[in-house]
Amino acid sequence: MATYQEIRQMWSDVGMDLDKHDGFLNTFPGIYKRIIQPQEGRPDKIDYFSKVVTSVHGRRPYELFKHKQNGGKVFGTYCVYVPDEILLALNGVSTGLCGGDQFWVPGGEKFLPANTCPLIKSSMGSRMDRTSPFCQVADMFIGEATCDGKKKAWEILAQDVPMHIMEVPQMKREKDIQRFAEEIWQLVEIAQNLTGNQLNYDTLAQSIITINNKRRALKRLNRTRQASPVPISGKDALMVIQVAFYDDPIRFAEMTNILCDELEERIIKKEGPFAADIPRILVTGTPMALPNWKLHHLVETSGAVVVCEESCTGTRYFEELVEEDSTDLNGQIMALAERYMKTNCACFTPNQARTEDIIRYAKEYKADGIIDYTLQFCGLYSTESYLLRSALKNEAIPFLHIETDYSEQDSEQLRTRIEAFIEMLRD
Ligand code: BJ8
Repeated sequence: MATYQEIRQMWSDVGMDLDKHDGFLNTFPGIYKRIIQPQEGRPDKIDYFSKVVTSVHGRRPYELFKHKQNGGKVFGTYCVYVPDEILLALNGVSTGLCGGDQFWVPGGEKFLPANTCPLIKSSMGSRMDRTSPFCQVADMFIGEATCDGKKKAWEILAQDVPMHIMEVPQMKREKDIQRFAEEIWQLVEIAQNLTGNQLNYDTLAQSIITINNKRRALKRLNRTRQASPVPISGKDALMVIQVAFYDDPIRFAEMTNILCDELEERIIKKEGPFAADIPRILVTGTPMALPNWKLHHLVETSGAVVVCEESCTGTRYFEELVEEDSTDLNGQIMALAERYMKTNCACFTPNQARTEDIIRYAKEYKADGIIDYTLQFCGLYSTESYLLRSALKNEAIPFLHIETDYSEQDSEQLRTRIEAFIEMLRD
């Protein structure tokens, strides 16, 4: 375990702006202490994930730094369409770079219009302000052509960092899946050049199993949330999912399975942080990057519990596994393309499968109501909300759409709407 002095030296070695970063260190612990720490009835084994989060700019970035010193490469990613399996099979480490903190938004606004989604502004600011060790340690940034905001932001970011953009098809026909397989082959070539390693069947087979095992652990965690009373709060479950984007995948799966052992015992004993009759909320919509716990906090301090997230920091990240039985490298790449193209992002048209997923999850997780969460200026998800609302109306599932950013300015206004929604669910 590195000392604070060693970590600070690492921050300096990777070119961070230490003075500006002290501003982050002054605010981030406060968010954790206000939102996560005071929860009652937390499982003991959540402790590991809390430690990862409270030392978010220390412990894991230091491991990535050491990986580089040993000749390895680090890839930064912004979307669940980027296949981690390829990067891992080439002895690379991939790490999420999506910004979830208001702290970075003003830095992003120096480069992007103010009416850009906060996730993009925060991601941009964390790199441009030199205040994220993950951004500083990454050898290559992998962007993707999904929404317009991201596509244009990558062009600006590419002036500052080595960047590769994956094209993501916007439809899901057979030829689109073939095209995505070609995109994966191109990623292989780029990553081989950077790492100096050659992709082969055995290492890819192993990395497919490793990433699938991480998904299996997350699926197991999420299944525990179908119980009543729910054995873990939505805030803690979301925090575990957020950690999955940064942590070593093997260690993460081990620690998540240990947590699940405890949660499954809690289910038998009917223990949990909330009463069994509390309204259950399914959250759907745009991703919530660490430390964005805003909506979950409002819901869980207003008399309800979040039991599932249909989002890229939720089921879209881990529900689908990659086929493990491919017999050659071509088959493995095709299996990856097929699996990743099952992700139901609103950048696809049509995207009816997302609505079907939400209705199915609402039943499986016994949700009393659905909150559709859209980050401000995300045209994709806010537009898709129309079709979702009418489909849920047909199913008689209560629905609330909210649009917000990372600031606290609208919190009380949102609380009023969320409380009214929960009250309606109780009635
Ligand atoms: S697969 S959801 S991670 S693109 S919220 S930046 S869409 S304007 S994050 Fe996403 Fe991949 Fe899709 Fe998932 Fe743009 Fe919308 Fe912002 Fe978004």
